[in-house]
Amino acid sequence: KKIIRPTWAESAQKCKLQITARLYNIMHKKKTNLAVSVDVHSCREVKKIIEAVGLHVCIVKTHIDIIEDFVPEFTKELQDLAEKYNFLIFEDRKFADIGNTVQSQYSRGIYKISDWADIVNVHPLPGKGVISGLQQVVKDKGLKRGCLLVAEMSSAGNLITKDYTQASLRLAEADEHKDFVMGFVCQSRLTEDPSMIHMVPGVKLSSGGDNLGQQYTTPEEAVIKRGADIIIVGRGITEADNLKEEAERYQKAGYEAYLKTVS
Ligand code: 5IU
Repeated sequence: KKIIRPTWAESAQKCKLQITARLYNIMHKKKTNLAVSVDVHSCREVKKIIEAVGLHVCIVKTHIDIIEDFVPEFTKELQDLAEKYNFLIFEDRKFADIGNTVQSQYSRGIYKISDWADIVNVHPLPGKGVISGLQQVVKDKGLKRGCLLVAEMSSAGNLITKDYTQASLRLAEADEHKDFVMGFVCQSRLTEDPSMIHMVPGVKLSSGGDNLGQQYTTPEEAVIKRGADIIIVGRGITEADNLKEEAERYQKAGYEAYLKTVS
């Protein structure tokens, strides 16, 4: 099924959350729906990749807990890079515990994720408390942050059912979360509401998978067939010999696919 959508400029006007409007405006300005996942193990490598791909992405997705030489000052450097290249930071933390626990995981410990990540995600499995817990932190600190629900996964044999995905959609649309939930990490389009961003991981120009169950789809299929607003690309870019060139290839593929969905 082909999806006809509002343009990013139109979506920026229509959406309700400030962080979502910021994202759409970045996408419009930089002509990119590419998020790069920097799954590497040193601060230096993360910075090297961001310097190479920064102009071509709207989001940098991190796994802060896999960096072996992490120091708290690193998150300041991440924020400086986000400002220099105009992208949002998405910490792929996948919170999945009771509200009280995820609050601490979000704002405390050594990572203090709420201080620097524009976007985080949750597994909605525990129920609405996992969202409310984080939302309370954001409210208390007066921050502008967004939260994505993991409604589907790209990995083979994952336990998510159609009912679970639909229940995730209803949780995202609940009135009490409208100031915080900005969309989904998913594999298909769940709603046409431009306030709900669909980010699709498991994207590679050469489809296939890895030896641990990852299943890839192409940028074109992700955007046109699955209805992705954002394509999330990790190793497809980070393992390339020329990071910048490869990011440009994905940016172009994602953008051309987007253009086909708005006319
Ligand atoms: N990621 C997935 N699939 C999912 C979810 C998250 O691959 O369903 I939710 C993450 C894992 C990794 C990145 O950080 O997205 C994909 O990396 P590769 O493009 O290197 O496979």
